[in-house]
Amino acid sequence: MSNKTKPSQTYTPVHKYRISQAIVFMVSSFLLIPFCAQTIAKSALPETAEQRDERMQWWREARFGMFIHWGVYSVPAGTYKGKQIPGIGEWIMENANIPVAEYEQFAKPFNPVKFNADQWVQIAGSAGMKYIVITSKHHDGFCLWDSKVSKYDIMDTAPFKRDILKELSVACKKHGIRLCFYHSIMDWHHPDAQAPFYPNYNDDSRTNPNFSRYVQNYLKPQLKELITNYGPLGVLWFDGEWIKDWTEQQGIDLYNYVRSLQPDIIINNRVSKGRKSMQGMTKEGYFAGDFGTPEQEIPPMGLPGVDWETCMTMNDTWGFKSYDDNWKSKEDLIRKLVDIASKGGNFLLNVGPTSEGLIPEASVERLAAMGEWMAKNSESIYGTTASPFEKLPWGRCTAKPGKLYLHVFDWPKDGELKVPMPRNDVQMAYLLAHKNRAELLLDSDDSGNLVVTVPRKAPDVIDTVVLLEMEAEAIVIPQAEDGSIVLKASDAVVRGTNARYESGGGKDNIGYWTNPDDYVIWRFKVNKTETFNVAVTLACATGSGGSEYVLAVGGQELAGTVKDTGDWTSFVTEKLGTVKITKPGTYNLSLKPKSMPRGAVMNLKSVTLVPIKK
Ligand code: FHN
Repeated sequence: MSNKTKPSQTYTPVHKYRISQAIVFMVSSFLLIPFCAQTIAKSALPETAEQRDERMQWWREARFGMFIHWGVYSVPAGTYKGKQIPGIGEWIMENANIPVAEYEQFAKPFNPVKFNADQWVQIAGSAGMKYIVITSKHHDGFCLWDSKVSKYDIMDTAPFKRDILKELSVACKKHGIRLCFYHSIMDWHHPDAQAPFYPNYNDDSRTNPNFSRYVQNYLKPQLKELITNYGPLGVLWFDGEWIKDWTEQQGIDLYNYVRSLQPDIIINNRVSKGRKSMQGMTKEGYFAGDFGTPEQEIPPMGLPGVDWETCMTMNDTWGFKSYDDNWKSKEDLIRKLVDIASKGGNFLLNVGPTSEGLIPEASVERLAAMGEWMAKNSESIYGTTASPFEKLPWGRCTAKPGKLYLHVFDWPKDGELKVPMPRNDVQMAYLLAHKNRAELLLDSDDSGNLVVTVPRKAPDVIDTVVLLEMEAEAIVIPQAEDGSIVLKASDAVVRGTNARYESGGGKDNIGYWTNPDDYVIWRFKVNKTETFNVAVTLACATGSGGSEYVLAVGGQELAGTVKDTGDWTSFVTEKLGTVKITKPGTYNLSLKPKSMPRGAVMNLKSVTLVPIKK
């Protein structure tokens, strides 16, 4: 038998399900071209879709990142003058109406001697996080790096005198984690920004006549320091864009400025005025950066066709508060990660380190639990795309070409997992976390659902992943004018390890059929319903016969036994019996061995369905 490889296989159903969505996105994009043209004109950064896809690729594959809100606000940690201050910890300067000079007093004792960048990065990496977004400067204006543009930073005002971002940059490089910076446009400390608005720094009805000076002489120079001194960055994550002083055009200019310094950098929608919206454009026509940033929420249907990332706290605050113990459970956090990925989004999960430089133990524990789950199941998260299903009663689904990852939160008590898709679209199924990948039994029920027989007990009560390997794209064979259907070896989908199509030297067949678990499938179309005579054309060398097989089509089965034909190229046609197809449509026909008493099953040339003459 020749050593020709199997016919190339392309995978289907995920593509099939996705094609419809891609068409929707393409049509909607076409309709938005006037918008996009306007938006692109505004952004003035020439970039083809392919270039953008290349730039976004690592981020889309990463799916999971660590948000770090850390700064001077971790010193008061939610308490001011003996009172617990409501609201998120990093807003204490605003919520407690603390004057700038008084708030600066918190910077003076900020000495996080237990800070260990390597430890932080390893906690993130072990959790399965692929990027870290840290607050280089939050609204309070304090800088976690050695800025030459300001003395209000970790080197000059605080006693720590170490460049935190530099140390993180080194650790991220060492552990292969992308370093990204959060940066607040709003600045409650700078006199040309919102400092003069005290006691309501966040007063978005006011403007500062010197704001453009802040942008030119402070905001942009600091961004240049961050973008040029800490190695290649993954993302610049802007925030505080809602202030009245900040305009959409300034956002676009800042987007272009940052990309001019690092062309491959990714920038979120909060660079401009397009918050909580899709990247690229908003319904108002606002420019909205490279990805949307839903906060503390997971869009119920995701944001189909665009890049988006949910950012979320693990308790109720971004910046550390000593008394916020309202922690989300590990189950909730794992399922949120899965839910977001199943909708095509990224999950940016926050930690708020203490003033000593420690990530709270409660966060560390939860991240470790997420890491344990990711260690067995990360294939079902990284590089996946959104579920092809609208809703699944028992859990979620993520996808890759040719694969569906069924995330089962509610394990079926009867051991039968039902999926709204044709049985025939699936080649095999197994539990992702089980390295032996023992195949699960597949069937279909009367409603046309795929039924996967699973163990009675859920291997992972939080989320057990069942992997479906999809059938390759089968060519649909048309019915001939005379009503016959000829299924040739070269049109078959071959499933398994050894069997494959071979041609030349008298062969045009499925050969190398030395594994009785291997089988073949054809797909064909019936327009004229008939009762058909079914025949198989095969060859089998003397002494190799005796294999039994079953041919299945249209819910009917015909059994056959391979007889010797003299050698592997002496083909004979044998009638198997008749099948009745009563409804026009597309059908699968499979031929599967039941036994193989000798070294090979057969060389299979074709199967024919010929209408019985009335
Ligand atoms: O005001 C900030 C808040 O402190 C925090 O940084 C979040 C994180 O996305 N962003 C702003 C609120 O939307």
